[in-house]
Amino acid sequence: MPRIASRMKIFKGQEEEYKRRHDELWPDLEDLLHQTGISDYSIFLDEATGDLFAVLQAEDPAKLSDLPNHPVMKKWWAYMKDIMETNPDNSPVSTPLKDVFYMQ
Ligand code: RM4
Repeated sequence: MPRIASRMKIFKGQEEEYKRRHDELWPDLEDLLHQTGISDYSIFLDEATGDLFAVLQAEDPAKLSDLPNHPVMKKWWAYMKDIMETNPDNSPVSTPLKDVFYMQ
């Protein structure tokens, strides 16, 4: 299954809050991500820089482009914007990462 990775960034001092919010991920957001074909979704934090590294598996990567229009996704991004770098539409500033190694 295709793996998709990206880098995002949180503001300094928001490390615990970021983790807390994800420990309490909204069930309707989890459902939406699963319905979009996402699984094995991890986010790792570089505590020195605030960089977040997200890696997920996507059944059909083309489906991911539907997410920004979904009300639950929009609501989550609005909720998260006070603690991470975001674009004017509240989506996280996200840099795609190139796949250079995988071992199972
Ligand atoms: C992240 C960011 C991503 C979302 C995850 C669940 O902080 O908002 O877009 O997929 O949360």
